[in-house]
Amino acid sequence: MTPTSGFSTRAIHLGYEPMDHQGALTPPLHLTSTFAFDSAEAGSDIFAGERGGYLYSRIANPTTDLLERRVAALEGAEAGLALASGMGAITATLWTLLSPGDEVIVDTTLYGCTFAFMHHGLAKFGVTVTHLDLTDPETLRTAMTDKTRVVYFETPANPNMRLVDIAAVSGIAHQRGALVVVDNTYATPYLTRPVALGADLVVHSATKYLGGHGDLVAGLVVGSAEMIDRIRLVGMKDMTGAVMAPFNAMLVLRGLKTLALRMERHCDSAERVAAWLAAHPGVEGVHFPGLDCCGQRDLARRQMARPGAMIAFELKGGYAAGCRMMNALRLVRRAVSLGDAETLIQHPASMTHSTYTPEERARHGIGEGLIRLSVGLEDCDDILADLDQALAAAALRMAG
Ligand code: 7XF
Repeated sequence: MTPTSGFSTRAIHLGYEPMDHQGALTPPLHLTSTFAFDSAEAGSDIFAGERGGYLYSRIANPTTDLLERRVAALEGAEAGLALASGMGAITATLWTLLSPGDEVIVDTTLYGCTFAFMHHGLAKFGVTVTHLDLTDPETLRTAMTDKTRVVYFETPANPNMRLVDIAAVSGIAHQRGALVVVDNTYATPYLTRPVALGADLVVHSATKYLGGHGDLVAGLVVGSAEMIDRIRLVGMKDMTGAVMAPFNAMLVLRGLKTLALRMERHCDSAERVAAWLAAHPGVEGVHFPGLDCCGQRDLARRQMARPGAMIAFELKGGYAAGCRMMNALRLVRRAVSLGDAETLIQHPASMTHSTYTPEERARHGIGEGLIRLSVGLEDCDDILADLDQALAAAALRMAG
Protein backbone atom coordinates (compact mmCIF):
# COMPACT_ATOMS: atom_id res chain seq x y z
CA MET A 1 0.00 0.00 0.00
CA THR A 2 1.32 3.43 -0.96
CA PRO A 3 -0.49 6.78 -1.08
CA THR A 4 -0.91 6.28 -4.84
CA SER A 5 -2.27 2.73 -4.63
CA GLY A 6 -5.24 2.10 -6.90
CA PHE A 7 -8.90 1.60 -6.02
CA SER A 8 -8.83 -2.19 -5.70
CA THR A 9 -5.51 -2.22 -3.85
CA ARG A 10 -7.00 0.12 -1.25
CA ALA A 11 -10.24 -1.87 -1.13
CA ILE A 12 -8.23 -5.00 -0.35
CA HIS A 13 -5.36 -3.76 1.87
CA LEU A 14 -6.00 -0.33 3.37
CA GLY A 15 -5.68 -0.06 7.13
CA TYR A 16 -4.73 -3.69 7.81
CA GLU A 17 -1.38 -5.32 8.51
CA PRO A 18 -1.53 -9.13 8.96
CA MET A 19 1.66 -9.14 11.06
CA ASP A 20 -0.13 -7.09 13.72
CA HIS A 21 -2.67 -9.93 13.96
CA GLN A 22 -0.58 -13.12 14.18
CA GLY A 23 -0.34 -13.20 10.41
CA ALA A 24 -4.09 -13.59 9.87
CA LEU A 25 -4.61 -12.65 6.20
CA THR A 26 -8.22 -11.68 6.80
CA PRO A 27 -8.98 -9.05 9.44
CA PRO A 28 -10.34 -10.61 12.64
CA LEU A 29 -14.03 -10.31 13.45
CA HIS A 30 -14.32 -8.56 16.81
CA LEU A 31 -17.55 -10.03 18.13
CA THR A 32 -17.63 -8.10 21.35
CA SER A 33 -20.11 -5.67 22.78
CA THR A 34 -17.74 -4.09 25.29
CA PHE A 35 -14.00 -3.55 25.94
CA ALA A 36 -12.09 -4.10 29.18
CA PHE A 37 -10.14 -1.18 30.66
CA ASP A 38 -6.63 -1.45 32.10
CA SER A 39 -7.74 0.53 35.13
CA ALA A 40 -10.65 2.65 36.33
CA GLU A 41 -8.67 5.75 35.38
CA ALA A 42 -8.08 4.42 31.86
CA GLY A 43 -11.84 3.88 31.46
CA SER A 44 -12.68 7.39 32.56
CA ASP A 45 -9.95 8.84 30.30
CA ILE A 46 -11.30 6.97 27.25
CA PHE A 47 -14.85 8.13 28.02
CA ALA A 48 -13.59 11.70 28.37
CA GLY A 49 -11.81 11.41 25.01
CA GLU A 50 -8.43 12.08 26.67
CA ARG A 51 -7.02 8.72 25.70
CA GLY A 52 -7.58 6.59 22.60
CA GLY A 53 -9.24 3.18 22.85
CA TYR A 54 -12.47 1.33 22.37
CA LEU A 55 -15.15 1.38 25.01
CA TYR A 56 -18.44 -0.02 23.71
CA SER A 57 -19.49 -1.36 20.29
CA ARG A 58 -22.40 1.08 19.86
CA ILE A 59 -19.74 3.77 19.55
CA ALA A 60 -16.88 1.99 17.78
CA ASN A 61 -15.50 -1.51 17.15
CA PRO A 62 -12.22 -2.52 15.46
CA THR A 63 -13.94 -4.47 12.65
CA THR A 64 -16.41 -1.71 11.77
CA ASP A 65 -13.59 0.79 12.23
CA LEU A 66 -11.60 -0.87 9.44
CA LEU A 67 -14.64 -0.81 7.15
CA GLU A 68 -15.20 2.88 7.94
CA ARG A 69 -11.61 3.73 7.04
CA ARG A 70 -11.72 1.72 3.82
CA VAL A 71 -14.96 3.21 2.52
CA ALA A 72 -13.83 6.72 3.50
CA ALA A 73 -10.60 6.16 1.54
CA LEU A 74 -12.47 4.82 -1.51
CA GLU A 75 -14.79 7.84 -1.42
CA GLY A 76 -11.84 10.23 -0.95
CA ALA A 77 -13.22 11.40 2.41
CA GLU A 78 -11.48 11.97 5.72
CA ALA A 79 -13.64 9.67 7.83
CA GLY A 80 -16.52 7.22 7.72
CA LEU A 81 -19.22 5.78 9.94
CA ALA A 82 -20.89 2.39 9.58
CA LEU A 83 -24.59 2.08 10.40
CA ALA A 84 -27.19 -0.65 10.64
CA SER A 85 -28.80 0.17 7.28
CA GLY A 86 -28.89 2.79 4.56
CA MET A 87 -31.88 4.32 6.34
CA GLY A 88 -29.82 4.27 9.55
CA ALA A 89 -27.09 6.26 7.77
CA ILE A 90 -29.56 8.76 6.25
CA THR A 91 -31.56 9.32 9.42
CA ALA A 92 -28.56 9.52 11.78
CA THR A 93 -26.96 12.06 9.43
CA LEU A 94 -30.02 14.28 9.03
CA TRP A 95 -31.05 14.13 12.70
CA THR A 96 -27.56 15.38 13.50
CA LEU A 97 -27.48 18.20 10.95
CA LEU A 98 -31.03 19.57 11.27
CA SER A 99 -32.97 21.29 14.06
CA PRO A 100 -36.57 22.50 14.27
CA GLY A 101 -36.99 25.60 12.09
CA ASP A 102 -34.33 24.49 9.58
CA GLU A 103 -35.06 23.70 5.95
CA VAL A 104 -33.77 20.78 3.88
CA ILE A 105 -34.00 21.08 0.10
CA VAL A 106 -34.30 17.72 -1.64
CA ASP A 107 -34.52 16.64 -5.25
CA THR A 108 -37.88 15.82 -6.86
CA THR A 109 -37.29 12.06 -6.69
CA LEU A 110 -36.08 10.10 -3.68
CA TYR A 111 -36.07 6.43 -2.68
CA GLY A 112 -39.44 5.61 -1.06
CA CYS A 113 -38.34 5.32 2.58
CA THR A 114 -36.11 8.41 2.32
CA PHE A 115 -39.16 10.29 1.01
CA ALA A 116 -41.22 8.91 3.90
CA PHE A 117 -38.54 9.91 6.45
CA MET A 118 -38.47 13.45 5.08
CA HIS A 119 -42.24 13.88 5.21
CA HIS A 120 -43.22 11.71 8.17
CA GLY A 121 -40.05 12.05 10.23
CA LEU A 122 -38.25 15.37 9.77
CA ALA A 123 -41.39 17.37 8.89
CA LYS A 124 -43.12 16.11 12.07
CA PHE A 125 -40.30 17.59 14.14
CA GLY A 126 -40.46 21.07 12.63
CA VAL A 127 -38.03 20.77 9.73
CA THR A 128 -39.28 22.20 6.43
CA VAL A 129 -38.81 19.78 3.53
CA THR A 130 -38.78 21.46 0.11
CA HIS A 131 -38.62 19.50 -3.14
CA LEU A 132 -36.83 21.14 -6.03
CA ASP A 133 -35.90 19.93 -9.50
CA LEU A 134 -32.16 19.72 -8.88
CA THR A 135 -31.53 18.51 -12.43
CA ASP A 136 -31.63 22.28 -13.05
CA PRO A 137 -29.12 23.49 -10.40
CA GLU A 138 -29.95 27.16 -11.04
CA THR A 139 -33.37 26.73 -9.38
CA LEU A 140 -31.46 26.28 -6.13
CA ARG A 141 -30.00 29.80 -6.26
CA THR A 142 -33.36 31.49 -5.85
CA ALA A 143 -35.01 28.81 -3.72
CA MET A 144 -32.46 28.80 -0.88
CA THR A 145 -33.21 30.82 2.22
CA ASP A 146 -31.28 31.58 5.41
CA LYS A 147 -32.97 28.55 6.93
CA THR A 148 -31.66 26.12 4.29
CA ARG A 149 -29.13 23.99 6.16
CA VAL A 150 -28.93 20.92 3.92
CA VAL A 151 -29.32 20.08 0.22
CA TYR A 152 -29.94 16.35 -0.24
CA PHE A 153 -30.21 14.22 -3.39
CA GLU A 154 -29.55 10.85 -5.02
CA THR A 155 -27.67 10.56 -8.30
CA PRO A 156 -28.70 8.50 -10.19
CA ALA A 157 -32.06 8.78 -8.44
CA ASN A 158 -34.01 5.72 -7.36
CA PRO A 159 -36.03 4.68 -9.37
CA ASN A 160 -36.14 6.95 -12.44
CA MET A 161 -32.39 7.45 -13.01
CA ARG A 162 -32.39 11.27 -12.92
CA LEU A 163 -28.85 12.61 -12.56
CA VAL A 164 -27.95 15.67 -10.49
CA ASP A 165 -24.81 17.70 -11.23
CA ILE A 166 -22.95 17.34 -7.92
CA ALA A 167 -20.36 20.07 -8.62
CA ALA A 168 -22.94 22.64 -9.78
CA VAL A 169 -25.35 22.02 -6.89
CA SER A 170 -22.52 21.99 -4.32
CA GLY A 171 -21.14 25.28 -5.61
CA ILE A 172 -24.50 27.03 -5.24
CA ALA A 173 -25.38 25.40 -1.91
CA HIS A 174 -22.04 26.41 -0.38
CA GLN A 175 -22.45 30.04 -1.42
CA ARG A 176 -25.47 30.15 0.88
CA GLY A 177 -23.81 28.15 3.65
CA ALA A 178 -25.75 24.89 3.25
CA LEU A 179 -24.27 21.40 3.47
CA VAL A 180 -24.60 18.96 0.58
CA VAL A 181 -25.46 15.32 1.27
CA VAL A 182 -25.40 12.86 -1.65
CA ASP A 183 -26.82 9.34 -1.68
CA ASN A 184 -24.22 7.50 -3.80
CA THR A 185 -25.81 4.05 -3.50
CA TYR A 186 -26.53 3.59 -7.21
CA ALA A 187 -23.14 4.74 -8.47
CA THR A 188 -20.77 3.54 -5.69
CA PRO A 189 -17.36 5.21 -5.23
CA TYR A 190 -16.10 3.13 -8.14
CA LEU A 191 -18.17 5.22 -10.56
CA THR A 192 -18.70 8.58 -8.79
CA ARG A 193 -16.86 10.32 -5.95
CA PRO A 194 -19.12 13.14 -4.73
CA VAL A 195 -16.62 14.54 -2.19
CA ALA A 196 -14.14 15.37 -4.96
CA LEU A 197 -16.99 17.20 -6.72
CA GLY A 198 -17.81 19.29 -3.65
CA ALA A 199 -20.29 17.26 -1.57
CA ASP A 200 -19.88 17.42 2.22
CA LEU A 201 -21.30 14.03 3.14
CA VAL A 202 -21.98 10.86 1.16
CA VAL A 203 -24.47 8.25 2.36
CA HIS A 204 -24.80 4.66 1.20
CA SER A 205 -27.06 1.71 1.48
CA ALA A 206 -24.19 -0.80 1.77
CA THR A 207 -26.89 -3.46 1.43
CA LYS A 208 -26.43 -2.94 -2.32
CA TYR A 209 -23.20 -2.92 -4.37
CA LEU A 210 -20.78 -2.39 -1.45
CA GLY A 211 -21.92 -5.62 0.23
CA GLY A 212 -22.70 -6.97 -3.20
CA HIS A 213 -24.05 -10.40 -2.31
CA GLY A 214 -27.56 -9.78 -1.00
CA ASP A 215 -26.75 -11.28 2.40
CA LEU A 216 -26.89 -8.24 4.69
CA VAL A 217 -28.48 -4.86 5.44
CA ALA A 218 -26.00 -2.06 6.19
CA GLY A 219 -25.29 1.63 5.71
CA LEU A 220 -22.40 4.10 5.68
CA VAL A 221 -21.79 7.81 5.74
CA VAL A 222 -18.47 9.52 4.93
CA GLY A 223 -17.26 13.11 5.18
CA SER A 224 -14.95 15.31 7.23
CA ALA A 225 -13.65 13.86 10.51
CA GLU A 226 -15.41 16.63 12.43
CA MET A 227 -18.83 15.97 10.89
CA ILE A 228 -18.51 12.19 11.11
CA ASP A 229 -17.58 12.48 14.80
CA ARG A 230 -20.74 14.49 15.41
CA ILE A 231 -22.92 11.98 13.54
CA ARG A 232 -21.30 9.13 15.48
CA LEU A 233 -21.86 10.72 18.88
CA VAL A 234 -25.26 12.33 18.24
CA GLY A 235 -27.17 10.74 15.35
CA MET A 236 -25.85 7.22 15.84
CA LYS A 237 -24.97 6.86 19.54
CA ASP A 238 -27.78 8.89 21.08
CA MET A 239 -30.58 9.43 18.57
CA THR A 240 -30.96 6.25 16.52
CA GLY A 241 -28.61 3.65 18.03
CA ALA A 242 -28.43 2.32 14.47
CA VAL A 243 -24.97 0.78 14.77
CA MET A 244 -23.70 -1.75 12.22
CA ALA A 245 -23.07 -5.23 13.63
CA PRO A 246 -19.36 -6.23 13.40
CA PHE A 247 -20.36 -9.39 11.54
CA ASN A 248 -22.00 -7.31 8.82
CA ALA A 249 -18.95 -5.05 8.71
CA MET A 250 -16.86 -8.14 7.97
CA LEU A 251 -19.21 -9.15 5.15
CA VAL A 252 -19.07 -5.65 3.63
CA LEU A 253 -15.24 -5.71 3.91
CA ARG A 254 -15.33 -8.98 1.93
CA GLY A 255 -17.68 -7.42 -0.63
CA LEU A 256 -15.43 -4.39 -1.11
CA LYS A 257 -12.52 -6.58 -2.22
CA THR A 258 -14.35 -7.36 -5.47
CA LEU A 259 -16.25 -4.08 -5.89
CA ALA A 260 -14.22 -2.89 -8.89
CA LEU A 261 -14.41 -6.26 -10.63
CA ARG A 262 -18.12 -6.60 -10.00
CA MET A 263 -18.91 -3.06 -11.11
CA GLU A 264 -17.09 -3.56 -14.42
CA ARG A 265 -19.10 -6.72 -15.08
CA HIS A 266 -22.39 -5.12 -13.92
CA CYS A 267 -21.73 -2.14 -16.19
CA ASP A 268 -20.72 -4.24 -19.24
CA SER A 269 -23.95 -6.22 -19.02
CA ALA A 270 -26.16 -3.20 -18.25
CA GLU A 271 -24.93 -1.39 -21.36
CA ARG A 272 -25.94 -4.37 -23.47
CA VAL A 273 -29.27 -4.86 -21.73
CA ALA A 274 -30.18 -1.14 -21.95
CA ALA A 275 -29.40 -1.00 -25.68
CA TRP A 276 -31.33 -4.23 -26.25
CA LEU A 277 -34.38 -2.95 -24.36
CA ALA A 278 -34.27 0.40 -26.20
CA ALA A 279 -34.39 -1.46 -29.53
CA HIS A 280 -37.23 -3.81 -28.50
CA PRO A 281 -40.59 -3.06 -30.17
CA GLY A 282 -42.53 -3.77 -26.97
CA VAL A 283 -40.58 -1.18 -24.95
CA GLU A 284 -41.93 2.35 -24.67
CA GLY A 285 -38.89 4.00 -23.09
CA VAL A 286 -35.65 3.23 -21.25
CA HIS A 287 -34.00 5.35 -18.54
CA PHE A 288 -30.28 4.66 -18.44
CA PRO A 289 -27.51 7.29 -18.21
CA GLY A 290 -25.61 5.61 -21.06
CA LEU A 291 -28.40 6.23 -23.57
CA ASP A 292 -28.98 9.51 -25.37
CA CYS A 293 -32.71 9.43 -24.68
CA CYS A 294 -32.54 11.05 -21.25
CA GLY A 295 -30.61 14.19 -22.23
CA GLN A 296 -28.16 13.63 -19.40
CA ARG A 297 -25.48 11.70 -21.22
CA ASP A 298 -22.95 14.54 -21.02
CA LEU A 299 -23.43 14.86 -17.29
CA ALA A 300 -23.12 11.09 -16.96
CA ARG A 301 -19.80 11.25 -18.81
CA ARG A 302 -18.51 14.05 -16.60
CA GLN A 303 -19.64 12.64 -13.29
CA MET A 304 -19.66 8.86 -13.68
CA ALA A 305 -16.79 6.63 -14.77
CA ARG A 306 -19.45 4.45 -16.43
CA PRO A 307 -23.27 4.69 -16.53
CA GLY A 308 -23.83 2.06 -13.84
CA ALA A 309 -26.02 -1.02 -13.92
CA MET A 310 -29.50 0.16 -12.94
CA ILE A 311 -32.10 0.48 -15.67
CA ALA A 312 -35.69 1.73 -15.53
CA PHE A 313 -38.08 1.11 -18.41
CA GLU A 314 -41.71 1.11 -19.40
CA LEU A 315 -43.48 -1.28 -21.72
CA LYS A 316 -45.93 -0.13 -24.36
CA GLY A 317 -48.72 -1.90 -22.47
CA GLY A 318 -47.90 -0.04 -19.21
CA TYR A 319 -48.24 -1.69 -15.80
CA ALA A 320 -50.37 -4.62 -17.06
CA ALA A 321 -47.77 -5.58 -19.63
CA GLY A 322 -44.99 -5.06 -17.08
CA CYS A 323 -46.73 -7.44 -14.68
CA ARG A 324 -47.15 -10.09 -17.36
CA MET A 325 -43.50 -9.76 -18.31
CA MET A 326 -42.28 -9.93 -14.70
CA ASN A 327 -44.40 -13.03 -14.06
CA ALA A 328 -42.97 -14.77 -17.13
CA LEU A 329 -39.33 -14.38 -16.06
CA ARG A 330 -37.48 -17.59 -15.19
CA LEU A 331 -33.96 -16.45 -14.32
CA VAL A 332 -34.40 -12.81 -13.28
CA ARG A 333 -35.76 -12.63 -9.72
CA ARG A 334 -38.77 -10.56 -8.77
CA ALA A 335 -37.31 -8.77 -5.73
CA VAL A 336 -36.56 -5.30 -4.39
CA SER A 337 -32.97 -4.28 -3.53
CA LEU A 338 -30.19 -3.96 -6.07
CA GLY A 339 -26.50 -4.49 -6.66
CA ASP A 340 -26.59 -8.23 -6.06
CA ALA A 341 -25.10 -11.02 -8.16
CA GLU A 342 -28.65 -11.98 -9.13
CA THR A 343 -30.49 -9.80 -11.66
CA LEU A 344 -33.48 -8.31 -9.82
CA ILE A 345 -36.66 -6.76 -11.19
CA GLN A 346 -39.36 -4.84 -9.36
CA HIS A 347 -42.25 -2.43 -9.86
CA PRO A 348 -41.46 0.82 -7.94
CA ALA A 349 -45.04 2.15 -7.75
CA SER A 350 -46.29 -0.91 -5.85
CA MET A 351 -43.03 -1.83 -4.10
CA THR A 352 -40.03 0.44 -3.30
CA HIS A 353 -42.02 3.65 -3.87
CA SER A 354 -45.37 2.59 -2.46
CA THR A 355 -44.63 5.01 0.42
CA TYR A 356 -45.71 7.77 -2.01
CA THR A 357 -49.43 8.26 -2.73
CA PRO A 358 -50.34 7.90 -6.43
CA GLU A 359 -50.66 11.72 -6.63
CA GLU A 360 -47.23 12.14 -5.07
CA ARG A 361 -45.70 9.65 -7.52
CA ALA A 362 -47.19 11.63 -10.41
CA ARG A 363 -45.74 14.86 -9.01
CA HIS A 364 -42.35 13.31 -8.28
CA GLY A 365 -41.74 11.72 -11.66
CA ILE A 366 -42.36 8.06 -10.77
CA GLY A 367 -44.41 6.44 -13.52
CA GLU A 368 -47.05 3.89 -12.52
CA GLY A 369 -45.84 1.57 -15.28
CA LEU A 370 -42.12 1.96 -14.56
CA ILE A 371 -40.17 -1.29 -14.12
CA ARG A 372 -36.74 -1.31 -12.48
CA LEU A 373 -33.99 -3.74 -13.33
CA SER A 374 -30.77 -4.28 -11.37
CA VAL A 375 -28.50 -6.03 -13.85
CA GLY A 376 -26.63 -8.82 -12.08
CA LEU A 377 -23.50 -10.84 -12.69
CA GLU A 378 -24.96 -13.80 -14.58
CA ASP A 379 -23.85 -14.38 -18.17
CA CYS A 380 -25.35 -11.50 -20.09
CA ASP A 381 -26.65 -13.76 -22.87
CA ASP A 382 -28.74 -15.59 -20.28
CA ILE A 383 -30.17 -12.33 -18.88
CA LEU A 384 -31.09 -11.20 -22.40
CA ALA A 385 -32.61 -14.57 -23.29
CA ASP A 386 -34.80 -14.48 -20.18
CA LEU A 387 -35.97 -10.92 -20.87
CA ASP A 388 -36.61 -11.88 -24.50
CA GLN A 389 -38.80 -14.87 -23.69
CA ALA A 390 -40.65 -12.92 -20.97
CA LEU A 391 -41.39 -9.99 -23.29
CA ALA A 392 -42.58 -12.40 -25.97
CA ALA A 393 -44.79 -14.22 -23.45
CA ALA A 394 -46.23 -10.89 -22.22
CA ALA A 395 -47.07 -9.85 -25.79
CA LEU A 396 -48.60 -13.27 -26.56
CA ARG A 397 -50.76 -13.21 -23.47
CA MET A 398 -51.95 -9.73 -24.38
CA ALA A 399 -52.80 -10.89 -27.93
CA GLY A 400 -54.58 -13.95 -26.50
O1 7XF B 1 -31.83 0.85 4.65
P1 7XF B 1 -31.35 0.23 3.36
O2 7XF B 1 -30.00 -0.39 3.49
O3 7XF B 1 -32.38 -0.66 2.75
O4 7XF B 1 -31.09 1.44 2.34
C1 7XF B 1 -32.02 2.46 2.09
C2 7XF B 1 -31.73 3.05 0.73
C3 7XF B 1 -31.10 4.28 0.68
N1 7XF B 1 -30.81 4.86 -0.50
C4 7XF B 1 -31.12 4.26 -1.66
C5 7XF B 1 -30.78 4.95 -2.94
C6 7XF B 1 -31.74 3.02 -1.66
O5 7XF B 1 -32.04 2.47 -2.83
C7 7XF B 1 -32.06 2.40 -0.43
C8 7XF B 1 -32.73 1.09 -0.36
N2 7XF B 1 -33.41 0.72 -1.54
C9 7XF B 1 -33.92 -0.61 -1.76
C10 7XF B 1 -34.51 -0.64 -3.18
O6 7XF B 1 -34.68 0.44 -3.78
O7 7XF B 1 -34.74 -1.71 -3.70
C11 7XF B 1 -34.86 -1.01 -0.67
C12 7XF B 1 -35.88 -2.02 -0.91
S1 7XF B 1 -37.50 -1.52 -0.29
